[in-house]
Amino acid sequence: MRRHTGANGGDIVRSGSPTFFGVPLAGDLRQIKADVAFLGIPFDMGTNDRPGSRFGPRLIRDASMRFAGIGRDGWYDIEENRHILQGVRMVDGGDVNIRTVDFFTNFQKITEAVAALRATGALPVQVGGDHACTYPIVRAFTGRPLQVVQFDAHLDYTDEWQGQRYSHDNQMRRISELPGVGLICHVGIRSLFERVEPVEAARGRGNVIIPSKTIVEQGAHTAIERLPLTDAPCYVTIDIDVLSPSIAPGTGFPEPGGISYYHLKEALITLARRTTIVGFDVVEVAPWFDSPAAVTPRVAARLMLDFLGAIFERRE
Ligand SMILES: [Mn+2]
Repeated sequence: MRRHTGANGGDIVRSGSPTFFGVPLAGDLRQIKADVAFLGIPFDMGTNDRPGSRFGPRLIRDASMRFAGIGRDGWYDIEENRHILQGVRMVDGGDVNIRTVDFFTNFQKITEAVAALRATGALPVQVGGDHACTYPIVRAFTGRPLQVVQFDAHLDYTDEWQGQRYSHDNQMRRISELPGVGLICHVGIRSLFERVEPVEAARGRGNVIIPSKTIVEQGAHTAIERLPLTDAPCYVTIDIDVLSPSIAPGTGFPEPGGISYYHLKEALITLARRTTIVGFDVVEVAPWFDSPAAVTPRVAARLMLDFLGAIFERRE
């Protein structure tokens, strides 16, 4: 499979048009023949406070080019002492064609794009965009049993506030109402709550909440091992603000505290070994709030590879 960067492929100095990890760009989503398909969702109309995550896909693509050049031979992770993603075929499905105003039309486009990717048999990996995207994404998975694990500083479980039901503070509640959605785990939560109704509603439904501090004190492996996961396929949503803002400042809602890159990597690897991951997303990377070092998209890109490596290790 040729790399999208063509003549630039393998060059030492980054050049050419970025795709996720330099993989080929797909034309028609329905024609994709790959193990993994990336989908950019430049949508941040669901943001309550500081927008900008619509630029996430573009900047994560750019940052991910640091990992391009080895292609289908995969990578060697010296910290885990194993090769990852050898022979795994990956394509970039481009971006969902988001419109400026039409909120629910955009939701429909997102659901249709993810459903198209699923129909090809590829593992869909969505790159947001704000966290409101995850509701139309998960809609493409429902009808059959599904469990959902959310990594986030915030619960995002508000039912309704001032008439709003589909913002990036509501999507986990909306997902809980979808047919087939069973267990929901919220991991890394630490924001202060002005209202306790979302917490009570989540606990009342049987959702599991793991605060950030539990992971810091007990370790990510222990925390994930204790989740009461079922045999159902698992969808994972990663809000980058689950990480400490010291390592991922490029996000609209940074919260004090948070877990480290190593915590999240270990949590994702443990999760991939315990469950069948059918898709995941990385959301809320808002590059213009990043530090001048521009580390947040690079951290997001690396975590995508770490998680994919663990998912395909289990499948082999
Ligand atoms: Mn969130």
